[in-house]
Amino acid sequence: MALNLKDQHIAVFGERGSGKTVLISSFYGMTQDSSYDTSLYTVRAESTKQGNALHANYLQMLEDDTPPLSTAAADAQAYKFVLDLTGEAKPKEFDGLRLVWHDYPGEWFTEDPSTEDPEELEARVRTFRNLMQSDVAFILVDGQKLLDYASQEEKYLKLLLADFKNELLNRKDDILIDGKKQDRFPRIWVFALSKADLHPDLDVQKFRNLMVKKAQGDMAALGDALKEFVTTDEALSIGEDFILLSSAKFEPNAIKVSERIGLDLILPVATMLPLERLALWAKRYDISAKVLAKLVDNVDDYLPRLMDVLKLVAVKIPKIGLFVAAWLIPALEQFAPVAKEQLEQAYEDALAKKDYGAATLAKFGRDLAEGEERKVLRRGQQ
Ligand SMILES: Nc1nc2c(ncn2[C@@H]2O[C@H](COP(=O)(O)OP(=O)(O)OP(=O)(O)O)[C@@H](O)[C@H]2O)c(=O)[nH]1
Ligand SMILES: [Mg+2]
Repeated sequence: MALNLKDQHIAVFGERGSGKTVLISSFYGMTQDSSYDTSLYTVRAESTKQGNALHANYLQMLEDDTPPLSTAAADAQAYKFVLDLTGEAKPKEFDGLRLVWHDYPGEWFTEDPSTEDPEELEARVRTFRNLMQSDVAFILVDGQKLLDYASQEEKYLKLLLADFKNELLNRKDDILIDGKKQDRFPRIWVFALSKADLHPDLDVQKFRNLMVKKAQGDMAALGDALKEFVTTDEALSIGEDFILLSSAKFEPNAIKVSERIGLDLILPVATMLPLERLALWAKRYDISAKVLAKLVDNVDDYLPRLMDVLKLVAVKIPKIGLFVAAWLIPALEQFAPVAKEQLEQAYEDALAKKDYGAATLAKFGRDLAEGEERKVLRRGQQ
């Protein structure tokens, strides 16, 4: 029988050399390491060939202190990682999660095509469209560039954000199918400081302050551009969420892949943050349940299971998820905000019931709270 997998796309936007390939390689390598906690799920690459290629990148960093090469157009790929939940799946439950993560040459988003090759041009469009299927997008702010532009960071940030905005607007016709604004589009745009190991004194709060102080106008302009792509444009968060990422500690002649920052938060951010944010939008704005249900992926599946294990049972959620409109808004109203202790308890309860899907979601929620305590993650208003 085919596995019932829930897809979650990850969009990482970053210029050439900003750390995309090292990030995906380090993420996958981390999950394959014997030290990785596999009590709830294991991670595998759907394609062995892709998995081996990423693992090879990782091992070359680990054993030979050699980073991967800059990504060539021919190597642009959608990597599919499957999270296989521990234990036997019960009927109707999902068996796991599939994470679709695109890697591509950074120059695709900063430079006009220098090629006439129709295949490459098509691959660019396809990649861009696929990236826009994600709920959450990460915009990489290159930590090395911040150092290069020390004390005039605004110059780099302006270039980065203005280029990105212009590129998006230039591709509007490619992205908008039939010219129509989209329901499904990344609604949460997280600014991620890559190579955070180069900034040992910068916690996420300071990173956010830097962005606000030096690039507030450019972030707002990008936000305005994004509004041109989406329906219900009040349901859009940009410049609210920040994260620190470091795929390894790069020292002269040594790459320490076990010294990572923030990689453990990527899955929790991709799956739980959209649910939390949806709850906030439901409270704050007058958006119909039918529309809300379209804004993020898998809400009709994840939310009932979390509600159940969080014991938020005042809302009767029918077992068959057809009539989302009947329960979604009351459910979302109860759902947020959920305290860390409540998520911890839900995690323990789900584990006791051997409901590994709910346990994973509850743990992801707890991980986000912990990431904030460690000042690696800063979430928008809860
Ligand atoms: N200090 C530090 N350096 C990093 C980190 N990640 C990447 N780098 C450095 O940045 C270089 C480029 O990283 P890549 O992952 O290849 O960059 P990319 O975004 O894939 O670049 P393109 O494929 O050209 O678009 C690496 O060779 C490393 O030298 C990190 O976490 N910390
Ligand atoms: Mg690359």
